[in-house]
Formats: sequence, structure tokens, C-alpha cells
Amino acid sequence: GSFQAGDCGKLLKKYCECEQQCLLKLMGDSLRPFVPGYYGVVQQGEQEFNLMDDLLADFQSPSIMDCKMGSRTYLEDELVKARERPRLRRDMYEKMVAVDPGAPSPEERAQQAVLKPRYMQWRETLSSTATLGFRIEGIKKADGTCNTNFKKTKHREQVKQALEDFVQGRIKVLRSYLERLKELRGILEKSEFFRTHEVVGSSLLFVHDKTERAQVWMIDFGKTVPLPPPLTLDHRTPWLEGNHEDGYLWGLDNLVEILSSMLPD
Ligand code: 4IP
Ligand code: MN
Repeated sequence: GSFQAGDCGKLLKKYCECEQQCLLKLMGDSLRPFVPGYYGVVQQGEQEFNLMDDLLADFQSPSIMDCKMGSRTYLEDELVKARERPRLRRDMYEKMVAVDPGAPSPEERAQQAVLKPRYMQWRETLSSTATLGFRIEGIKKADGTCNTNFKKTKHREQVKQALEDFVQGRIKVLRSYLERLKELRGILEKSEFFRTHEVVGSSLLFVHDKTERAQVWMIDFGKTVPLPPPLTLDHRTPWLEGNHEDGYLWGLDNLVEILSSMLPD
């Protein structure tokens, strides 16, 4: 993606104001131990970057998994914009056809384009986002092999299979992940930041290595936005347009349940 090599265990990520605002607030929230440390903006030539911890720095040949959390992957605001000013997305039409030539409607086929919410919803229902409240986006194994071919990983058993392939039967790693996720869930349920933000498109980053150290962090806050006060979310109630619910904790509950089912009896 948009990362550039940093120094001293830090990384530079293409500047995004929304992400910066979140990271600044998170540095003062109970969630701080679960997000990369943030160190401000760095200018390099024309480009600006957010400087943050490189979460992989302390691992040896890490195995990495990115799970995109939540039951919705676009902001309510994007839905409003798409209605007010429909922007036809040919690139998204092409990504759609590449996965399933039968997916576009006759109208979409005629215009060779789709609206963004339509594309995002299609991705949500094709994957486990709509039914489990999270989806696997990518897995990179210690040997360097990368798999981002999870667009159709939808059913519980398919997801479980992918998770099993990621932990490779290492019970200690699995237990560490579960412990960390349950700790995170407890803190999310009390976090002021979490209660007052719609968290969309954010991922949980899973990292372990052969020393069997295993960690999980929350990353990617480019579409995590403050709620119009005094609105707060429980992150479990189903989404209805206007309630801003994102299904984040519903997804985390399901993820914890599936990982727990992988433990030996
Ligand atoms: C991508 O679709 C992802 O959903 C991106 O989300 C999203 O970026 C892109 O929208 C969309 O095209 P694929 O994963 O199917 O390629 P994320 O950045 O969370 O991965 P946004 O801008 O919504 O963050 P566009 O509008 O950037 O193309
Ligand atoms: Mn991401």
C-alpha cells in the first residue's frame, strides 16, 4: 500500500487528516495499547506522512493477517453523497466483473459503471462482512507467501479454514490471540473514543512469529469518524441508515467465537 520505509521501528503512511485526528485522540484513550504509537506529521518533498510505530519491527519473519472489522465498509456520508451526486465508477465495475461477470445489473452493464456504495455492498455480501461482521483481507506467511484472494471467503467454515491455515496448529499462538482479543473487547466496551466514533474500514492486524509471540492491533483509521453528538454507538445493534452502527463488536464476537472453536477440547 501507501507505506514507505521509516527508521527506528517507525513507518510513514500517506497523510490522511481523518486518520491523524483519530490517532491523536487514541493516544489519550484507554485503547492506546491497541493502536500504533503516533508521532506526528513528516514532510518529504511534496508529500506529507503520518509517522507511527511499525508494529512488525519486533518480530522475526512475522506471519501477518489483516481482518477488516464491521458489517459496513463505507461511511453513511458516502451513501448521502452517492445519492446527491451519483459518481459512476468504471474502475469498480471492472473490479466487480473480474470477480463475477454476472454481478452487474443490466443498467450497470449498459453504463459500464457502478456507484461506490453498490460496489462496497456487493463486496460485503460476497465476503463474510455482511454475515459475520468481519472479513479476512490478506494473510502473509513467515515464508513470504502472500494471499489476498479472500474476496469470496464468506461462510463460517471457509473463514475458519483460513484462520486454521494462518495459525498452523500452534495452540500457544491461538491462545495468545484469543486472550488479546478478549482484552481488547473489554477495553472497547468502555472506551470513550470507541463509543463516540463510527469505525468503518478499520482492521485488526494479527502478527506472530516462530518465537510464538502473538499480538493484535487496531489499524487504519481513514474512515473512522466522530459521531454527531450526543449520538453514541454500541457497535452491535444492526445498522439502519441514520443510526451509524458499524457492527464492529458484533464482528469481534464472531471472530472470538470462531477462534475459540479452533482450540482443542
Ligand atoms: C476498495 O475496494 C476498498 O474498499 C478501499 O477500502 C476503498 O477505499 C476503495 O474505495 C475501494 O475501491 P477493494 O478492496 O475491493 O479494492 P480500504 O481503504 O479500507 O481498503 P476508501 O477510499 O473507501 O478508504 P475508493 O473510493 O478509494 O476506490
Ligand atoms: Mn486496511
